[in-house]
Amino acid sequence: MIVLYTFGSAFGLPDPSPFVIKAEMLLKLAGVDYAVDTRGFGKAPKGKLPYLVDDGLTVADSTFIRLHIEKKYGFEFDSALNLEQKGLAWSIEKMLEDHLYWFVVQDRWMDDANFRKGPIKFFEVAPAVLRPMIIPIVRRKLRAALAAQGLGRHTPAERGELAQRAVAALANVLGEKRYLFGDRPCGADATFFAFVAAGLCPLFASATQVAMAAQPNLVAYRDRMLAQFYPGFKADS
Ligand SMILES: N[C@@H](CCC(=O)N[C@@H](CS)C(=O)NCC(=O)O)C(=O)O
Repeated sequence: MIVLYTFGSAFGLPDPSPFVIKAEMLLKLAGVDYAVDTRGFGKAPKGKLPYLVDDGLTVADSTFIRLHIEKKYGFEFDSALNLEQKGLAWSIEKMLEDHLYWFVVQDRWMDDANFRKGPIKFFEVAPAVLRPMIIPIVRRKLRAALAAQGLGRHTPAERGELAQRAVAALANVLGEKRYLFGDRPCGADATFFAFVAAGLCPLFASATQVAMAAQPNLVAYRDRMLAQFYPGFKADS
């Protein structure tokens, strides 16, 4: 039995981490049985979630989880796609992970009001006296990561412009299709759903959220995917 290590549902999302949602979606799409465990962060081999343990083998990182499912279970996520679509699917996925993800980090962690509504809760496990020291250290590290990545160097107006373009690109690629490439989900749908759900999260005020909420096809896609793959999930759980 596979054990997938997650943060657990938060912020009205199946998981606060889009990478965890992606990994869980991949397991769901492949129809592989799994259990979740929310107590594995301390032992995460790469210091991040998700990772899974499958019959004694540890696989860290959502993309290596995908490769593991493909190799061990012989499930081909993109079997319905032609070569051009496979290339596009991979490119869209990496745009989400390496570009849009940083808007999620910026919006949740750098905006004080958003931080107090969301990420501050992660620190409730730390002793109250230590929190005033730990919290600024973690936020400073993320600020440095945002500067290294580049997004953190832009003005809010510039970031808003980039968010608009990124979200418009996603909405245009999806169009009126049920899934990214037609009537069957592919591997990139796991990532697409994860990041659209994260971006739409109404708890966090941001240009990304406003841009996504203005795209009816993205909202409908999020709702469809949630109903199909997380039936019974309540936004406040
Ligand atoms: N490339 C990794 C990214 C995973 C990732 O960034 N996870 C974040 C949550 S969204 C994390 O665990 N961060 C904790 C930390 O850096 O301390 C993947 O695809 O799984």
